[in-house]
Amino acid sequence: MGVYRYPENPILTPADVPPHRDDFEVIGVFNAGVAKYHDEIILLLRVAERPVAEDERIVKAAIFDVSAKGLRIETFHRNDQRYDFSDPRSIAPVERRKGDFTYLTSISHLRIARSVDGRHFRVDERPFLYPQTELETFGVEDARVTQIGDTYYITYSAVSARGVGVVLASTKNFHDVQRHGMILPPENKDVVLFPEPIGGKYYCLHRPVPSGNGSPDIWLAESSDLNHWGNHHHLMGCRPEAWDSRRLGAGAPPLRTEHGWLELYHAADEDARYCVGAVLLDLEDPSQVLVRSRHPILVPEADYETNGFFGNVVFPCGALLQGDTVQVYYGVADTSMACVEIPLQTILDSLGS
Ligand code: MAN
Repeated sequence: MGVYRYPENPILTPADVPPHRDDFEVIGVFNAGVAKYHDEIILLLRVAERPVAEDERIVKAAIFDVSAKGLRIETFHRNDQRYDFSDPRSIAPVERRKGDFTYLTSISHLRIARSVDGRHFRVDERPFLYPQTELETFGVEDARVTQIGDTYYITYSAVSARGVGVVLASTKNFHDVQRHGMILPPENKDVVLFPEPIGGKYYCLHRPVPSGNGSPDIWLAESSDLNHWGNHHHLMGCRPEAWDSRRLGAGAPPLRTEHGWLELYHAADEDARYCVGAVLLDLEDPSQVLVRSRHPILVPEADYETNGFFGNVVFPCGALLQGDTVQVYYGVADTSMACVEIPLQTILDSLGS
């Protein structure tokens, strides 16, 4: 398939981003939302940091303490039998009692990077969105950016001991930002807004995680003000024994094409291998799936995609339609950022086949 990986890939790595404080290290710069702002391409990066641990037998978890308005550091010993350290992303209690929760091994904030050519980025020194509320104590992650009129709406995962929910924020200049509160409560993430109202209503894709029946699938919802969402509709589900068998989530905000809304989504299989797929939704009625790719359009292949903090992950949070070409920015291996260009026609041809 005509996938052009930038020779500059990975275009941003942890070494390119200074930690926000001296006793921390950056371990991931990934899953960035994307926007075009004036003549620049902006990436709203997820920057994952952790306290520097001098001893390999120790794992430290940083938590935002709302009353102290700062970080609290919890220390764990790897030989502590009460915790499971097998997933590098988390510290999970082996026997979960009421009130217990899973800690994260890193805490994320959102940082801006800017570029004129889309390949070389300047990264801001300071965070753009930093954990602030009781619902963000474990970090803020995986932003998507949608321009509607002159406002850029940002949806991101707010992570805390209460679970993962989705917060809406907005900016007009990538300098000042307003939070509008949690629009979808836990367990939900991967919210992308459509870039224009359809039939007078705003639409979003979202990804609830049912705890009984059901699976982590993509849903559609509508709103008259972007804050209150209703008329939820199950849009598309996991497919048994396929590359998207385990979980799905919207990736980039939908791109308008003459054939329909093109949504690039991520999905994982039983081995937690994350690939990118495509689906076309009806322009007037996005609850109608016109055609969905049977095969992924992007799979982890390059070394920087297969190896890293959590390998075998390609995870898009934003794409730009530049003429006939789709420029997809995506996180790789929960470590770095990469970009591919794919001709729109190539993606359309791959659908349904
Ligand atoms: C989840 C999220 C993402 C992450 C993938 C792979 O979907 O936490 O941020 O990239 O898992 O670890």
